Amino acid sequence: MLIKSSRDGLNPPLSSEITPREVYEERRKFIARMAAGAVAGSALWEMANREAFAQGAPAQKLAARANPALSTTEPRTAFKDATGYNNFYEFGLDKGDPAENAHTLQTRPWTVSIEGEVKKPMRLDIDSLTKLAPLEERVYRLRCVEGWSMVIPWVGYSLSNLIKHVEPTGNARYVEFTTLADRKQMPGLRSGVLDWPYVEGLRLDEAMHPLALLTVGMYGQVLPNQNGAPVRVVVPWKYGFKSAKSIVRIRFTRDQPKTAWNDSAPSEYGFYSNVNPKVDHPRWSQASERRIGEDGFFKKKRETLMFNGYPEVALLYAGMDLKKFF
Ligand SMILES: Nc1nc2c(c(=O)[nH]1)N[C@H]1C(S)=C(S)[C@@H](COP(=O)(O)O)O[C@H]1N2
Ligand SMILES: [Mo]
Repeated sequence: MLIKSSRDGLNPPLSSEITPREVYEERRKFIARMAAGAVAGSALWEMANREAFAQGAPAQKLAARANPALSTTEPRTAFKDATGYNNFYEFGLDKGDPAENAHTLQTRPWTVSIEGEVKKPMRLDIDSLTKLAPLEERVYRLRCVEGWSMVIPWVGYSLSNLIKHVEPTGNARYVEFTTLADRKQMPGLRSGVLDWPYVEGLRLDEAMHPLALLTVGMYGQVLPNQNGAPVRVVVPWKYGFKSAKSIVRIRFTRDQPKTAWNDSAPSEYGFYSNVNPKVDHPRWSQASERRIGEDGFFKKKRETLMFNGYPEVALLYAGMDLKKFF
């Protein structure tokens, strides 16, 4: 296998992690200043506008009832950070790339095809999917395998609603999620870092857990493109990469699906990928994390919690060796 350069694959937060964020925030400010100056109508002006749009400027509001029982009361990450510091490799490898590039994603019309071991295979357009169950706001911690975390108010409903709706057959044991892969809309597909499309998967009982969220919005509005519009999953007790964005296909299978990160580096990313401070990534520790927004130079890292602080999922793994099934 290839030796990964620092631009390949997911990477730990080097001590320089803070710098890139500041750098692109500076760049953003610079662009804004330029736009405010004598550059109206120029290419720079265009660029600044595109960025503003990618930031979700006039966004569609989404009404949702708060679900405090399934929400953390920790301070929410600033919208600007949650929508400006992203992993969405289909739009580039740098944290600022998705915000800058994802404006090309066409989120309407959008259909999700539900296939495989179900009694009712179907294609659902984004509106029917959004209306399938009452929308809730749930504030979840998101822990990236790279060692940073955020707190995000998502809007959606338990994935179990959709699963029950399509009636899995007795053969269904896993659920596979596939992201759109369209070179015309996604400049990042030119990179060979992953074998596109981006595919993730869960065991059926994991997908049925009430915490697993079919997500259509965040911060009271539809998902910004860089966060996986128009529909993604959010699985808060697992590393962020399990939460596939911009999903076009949900397939129920008998066998464990092949997943993108596991496929690209099986020794680094397991199928389960539950957040586990006791199982280090081969290239870095997972014992602590940096909360985005708190990353001042002297700010201490936070301790990472087992299952990202969602101990109620432990029963899904009773009797399993979580070092082996990492
Ligand atoms: N299709 C797709 N989904 C993806 C990714 C990606 O590169 N492509 N990155 C994952 C990773 S590594 C993380 S941490 C989360 C980040 O979600 P956020 O940008 O909404 O915070 O999305 C996940 N889902
Ligand atoms: Mo991640």
